[in-house]
Amino acid sequence: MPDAAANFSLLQRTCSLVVVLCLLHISVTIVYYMRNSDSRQAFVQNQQSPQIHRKLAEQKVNTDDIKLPSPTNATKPEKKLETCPDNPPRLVGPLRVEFSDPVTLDLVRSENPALQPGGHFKPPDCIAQQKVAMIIPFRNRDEHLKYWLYYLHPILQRQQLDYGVYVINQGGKETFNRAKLLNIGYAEALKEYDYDCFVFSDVDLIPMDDRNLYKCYNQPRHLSVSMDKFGFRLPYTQYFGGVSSLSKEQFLKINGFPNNYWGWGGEDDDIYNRLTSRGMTVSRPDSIIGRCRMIRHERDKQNDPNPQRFDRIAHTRETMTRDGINSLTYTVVQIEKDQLFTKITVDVGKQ
Ligand code: UDH
Ligand code: NGS
Repeated sequence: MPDAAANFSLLQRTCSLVVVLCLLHISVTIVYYMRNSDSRQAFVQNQQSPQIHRKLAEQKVNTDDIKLPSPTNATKPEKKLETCPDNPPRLVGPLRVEFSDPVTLDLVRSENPALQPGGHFKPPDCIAQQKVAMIIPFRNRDEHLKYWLYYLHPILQRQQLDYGVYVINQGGKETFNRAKLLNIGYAEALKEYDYDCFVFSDVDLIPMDDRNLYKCYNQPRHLSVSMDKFGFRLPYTQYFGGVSSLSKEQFLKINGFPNNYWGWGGEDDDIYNRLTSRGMTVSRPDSIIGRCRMIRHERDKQNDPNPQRFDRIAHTRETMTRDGINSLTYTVVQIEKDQLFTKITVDVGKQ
């Protein structure tokens, strides 16, 4: 029976080999699955609706925020930070933006633990290329502000900006004056920090792609170029409304914005006229990266179309040297510091 014994031992060895191979296969599958499920969770957290996001936030432990004292860290000198790269590495591209689920300020606060009082942030791992003040003209739009903060704070942090958020709230019941509020935002933000760039954003506009960088460029930048309400295209070539950015130098070159556009319309066209009359052009992202959503709403009270707007934009060149940041007057009524923003209530006077 030596043949039978030899056959049996061959069979036994083959079986052992099969078992070892199976075990190896199972271990590789488990390791691969676990690694993938981690990165899937990170992606999903970025894309979830507010409600799901809230549930995930309750479970989330952000290891970036846990700093354990280690004997090696204590003795080593601090590593010198490098300037942040031109292309921030944690951007995710297209984003899901919707306004059906309610968000609360507490939720937004809990999801942005790295913010400093007043809605300030600096990237922890590099030195930001620009110091950017986000200026939001505001009155009675708390619902919209929650969504703005909910969506924008994570985006701006991924963009590695050194930034602060300023909500410039027009007090009283006089006619709304958007451009004057933007001038005030510029002046007030500079009292606080040495900003070199200013992003002016309506409270109801949310970018749908985080590659649309909320920073300044060689030319004044128009950021809200592809809005859902205009069928994701510019309504007209000279359109400069919604969200824009200007460096301090660009802003001063045009004497800031006009102070005398009371009510809806025209002030953004006046700003466009100022830029071109000082030899500047408008820089824009493409219509994919520049996609954004507007939160639908009714026309505001005390912001009816300004009947003087057509006459005013016909004379920008003559008026801009005497009407602007050099003639700005206002009174600060109150300054509130939240974790998510600095709210400055102002008296802008009246028409
Ligand atoms: N804003 C306020 N409160 C107001 C008015 C304006 O916060 O009472 C701010 C806000 O940031 C807004 C921005 O100023 O996004 C521009 O306001 P706007 O009225 O010029 O532009 P918006 O796109 O509305 O908000 C356009 C008219 C909507 C008519 C809708 C009719 N269905
Ligand atoms: C133009 C206005 C702009 C305004 C744009 C879009 O007609 O101020 O429509 O308005 N210019 C004048 O009225 C002179 S929107 O559709 O967003 O309400 O920004």
